[in-house]
Amino acid sequence: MTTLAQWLALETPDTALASVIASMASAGADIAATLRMAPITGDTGLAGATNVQGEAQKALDIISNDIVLAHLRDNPKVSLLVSEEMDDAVELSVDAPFIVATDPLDGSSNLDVNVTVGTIFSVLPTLGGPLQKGTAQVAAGYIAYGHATTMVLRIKGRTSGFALDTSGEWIEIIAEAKIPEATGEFAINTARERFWDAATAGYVRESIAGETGPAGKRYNMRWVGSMVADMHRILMRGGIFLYPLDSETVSKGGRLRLLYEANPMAWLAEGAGGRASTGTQSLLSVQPTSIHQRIPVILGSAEEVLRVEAWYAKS
Ligand code: AHM
Ligand code: MG
Repeated sequence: MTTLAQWLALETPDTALASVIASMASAGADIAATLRMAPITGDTGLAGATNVQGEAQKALDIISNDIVLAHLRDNPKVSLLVSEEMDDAVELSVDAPFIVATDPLDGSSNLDVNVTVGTIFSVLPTLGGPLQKGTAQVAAGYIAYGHATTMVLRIKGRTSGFALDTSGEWIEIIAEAKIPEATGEFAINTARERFWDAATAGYVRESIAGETGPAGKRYNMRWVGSMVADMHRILMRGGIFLYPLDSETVSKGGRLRLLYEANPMAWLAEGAGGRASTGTQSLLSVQPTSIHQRIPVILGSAEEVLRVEAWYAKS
């Protein structure tokens, strides 16, 4: 049995980086405990506030942000925190080596109905500032709060998985995640079909045509509405996740955020042998221009992402 501390010691000689991951893991354990009690404490409803994107915040969005902030304030190795829930980046320890970008509670529209939500995070070197390409990430991870609390991490090559035991210890459950190359599952919000571009519409049409269609096989659709849950399924058994640019999101640049949703997920997917794209370029090669920037996201099994990219190339 490998604990998180043992995995970190194997994965990196950088104890400062290991401490940042350990802080995020502790924050995740605290958020998990808070979520377990939320139906009783009544925190699952609206907080009556709006975040920087003008979206309604749940009480738990703010509580989770506060938990992450408190854990990172206690860690002298973090210089800056960028969070979906805070308009501006927060300066923490001066001259510390790492920046953390996080969505502290992703998929929070699922809170009322006890469906999996998650924390997503990305770690960047302080030297380059917060607006670095995804390829500059030195670590990334997500924590999925489902019937089990699981965490997926990458520091170097491999993407590994952990589960939180009842004593509060993270135990390695997947030494090296591998996204199967071929898949028969796609995840997209099909209620947005009328907004889709030709490439997205073409890819989905081809997929749902089944065995006798151009893809030559049968597909199934899954959409949790919680990126962490959709992503975890894809890491475990393959599939593709699409939140493309469409005619409604085009003015904003997309739906999902580059720094703390798309980049960490893309880096984890690629560490597990998958592929991540905007449709027209590698997601990890996008140069960010602002901390809350949005981006189209297409990621998962390499074969499927390539099919979507081929549609973009011809349309
Ligand atoms: P959030 O950060 O406000 O929770 O939004 C992100 C979520 C993702 O988890 C999920 O994939 C997507 O939004 C769902 O979007 P939709 O409501 O269009 O289905
Ligand atoms: Mg989010």
